[in-house]
Formats: sequence, structure tokens, C-alpha cells
Amino acid sequence: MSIMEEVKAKVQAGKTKLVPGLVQEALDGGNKAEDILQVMVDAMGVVGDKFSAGEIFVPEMLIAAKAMAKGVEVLKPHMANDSASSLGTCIMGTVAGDLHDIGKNLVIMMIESAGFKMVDLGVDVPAQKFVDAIKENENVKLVAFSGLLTTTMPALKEAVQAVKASGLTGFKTIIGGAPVTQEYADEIGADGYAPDAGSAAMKAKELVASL
Ligand code: B12
Repeated sequence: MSIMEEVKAKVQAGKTKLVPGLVQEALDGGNKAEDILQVMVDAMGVVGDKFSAGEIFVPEMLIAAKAMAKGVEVLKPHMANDSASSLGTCIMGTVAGDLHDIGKNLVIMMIESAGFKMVDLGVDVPAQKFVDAIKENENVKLVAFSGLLTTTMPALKEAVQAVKASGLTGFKTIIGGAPVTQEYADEIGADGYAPDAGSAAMKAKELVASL
């Protein structure tokens, strides 16, 4: 089994203690951080499919997520970083009712690398907390919302609309997460959408440039 296949297999199996060492070994072997990340994202896709098929349950999903998070910690210093300039503050959180944070954390990492100061509100964030964070932080240029469940899509809508209705200005909004589409972003009045962490960083810069 190649080292990349091994990273994928051990993330899937939730081997929290083994994954960091394997990720380091993959890096040492000359694999790009972005490629190793993709392998781990693919592993989570397999985990999701197995969950859908009833082959594994929530605890297995959770330990796979923990294993991936440990791997990401090793990758973090190796991800592209052009944060010389400051593009302003970005507030980000996973919306109310939703506990998924791997995608959010990756998006935070990439938007931070693009030159933003990040404020992470965590998971299960009520709409009002996004509004409060815009008031409490300086130079907020972007507010980013993550939602992974079809059942929390209405919470995405509520949160985006709460910041829009707050009367606060000077920032753009961006949404994302597996069930989210550009059409949904348009429908709920979010300024932007991106399908993954890499394109989220590009979209973030583009949105803020148009302010
Ligand atoms: C790990 C996981 C969990 C873990 C989460 C741990 C954690 N710390 O995050 C735990 C075990 C807690 C969990 C719980 C549940 N989960 Co879950 N989970 C997953 C799983 C396997 C992986 C998610 C993940 O991390 N993917 C990897 C990351 C990198 O991808 P991502 O999150 O999509 O993020 C990328 C993009 O979407 C995008 N993005 C994300 N956010 C944002 C934001 C912005 C602004 C932008 C621009 C882009 C962006 O960029 C990211 C990076 O590229 C998925 C399956 C899947 N294929 O997604 C199911 C999945 C999301 N879960 C699911 C379900 C049903 C649940 C539960 C309801 C199960 C239950 N019966 O209890 C609970 C809900 C708990 C809750 N209230 O939130 C379903 C959702 C189905 C649906 N359509 O709604 C899925 C799809 C599994 C399935 N196939 O059925 N889960």
C-alpha cells in the first residue's frame, strides 16, 4: 500500500494516533500538502457513504473526523501562505444546529492564508451571534457561514438574513458546505458561494475586492 493509500485508510479507520505520523511520512516523501489533504477529504467521503449505507454509525464518523483533524494539524504549516497583506477580518462559524467543523476549519485555514484575520465562532452558532461578532470586531470585511446538513440549510438562511437585516454594512457574506449550491446562495441573498476550501479563498478575495 502506498503512503497516500495508507493515510486514506487510517483516516477512514479513525486511527488518531497513527495519522499524524503517516501524514508527516507522506510530506517527507515529497507529496504536496494539498494532495495529502485531498486524500483525507476523499477518506471522509467514503466514511459518509458507509454511514449512508448503514455500514458504520456516528461514533465511527466521529473518530474518523478526529483522525483527519490530527492530520490537518501536521499539514497546516505546509499549506500555501501569502498572508503578507491584510484584507480585513473574516468572521466564520457553522450555523445553528450543525456540529460539523472539519470543512469550516479547512476554509478558515485557506482564507487566513489568503490574508484575512480570522474570527472562528465555532459550531452551532445562532444567527444573532454572527451579528454580535460583526459589532465586536474591527474591520470586518467578510462573514462566512458553513452548513453540512440539509436540515440546517434554513439556519444558513436565517443567519445570512440576520446579518443583512442588522443594518451593519461594509462586508460581504459567503456560504458553503456539502448541500449548498450557488442557486441556494442566490435564493437566500448570500453574496458568494464556493464548493471547497481552495475556491473559498479565491472567492473571498474577489468578494472583498468588490466592496
Ligand atoms: C465527520 C462527519 C460527522 C461528524 C462531524 C465531526 C466534526 N467535528 O465535524 C459527526 C459524527 C459529529 C457527525 C454527526 C452527524 N452527521 Co455527519 N458527517 C460527517 C462526514 C462523514 C464528513 C464531513 C466532513 O468533515 N467532510 C470533509 C470536509 C472537508 O468536507 P466539507 O465539510 O463538505 O467541507 C468542504 C466544503 O463543503 C466546503 N465548505 C464547508 N463549509 C464551507 C463554508 C464556506 C463559507 C465555504 C465557501 C465553503 C465551505 O469547503 C470544505 C473544504 O473543502 C459527512 C459525509 C460527507 N461526505 O460529507 C457526514 C454527513 C454530513 N453527516 C450526516 C448526518 C446525517 C449526520 C447526523 C445527523 C447523524 C446522526 N444521525 O446523528 C449528525 C448531525 C450532528 C449535527 N447536529 O451536526 C449526513 C448529512 C445528510 C444530509 N444531507 O443532511 C452526511 C452527508 C453523511 C451521509 N452521507 O448521510 N457527522
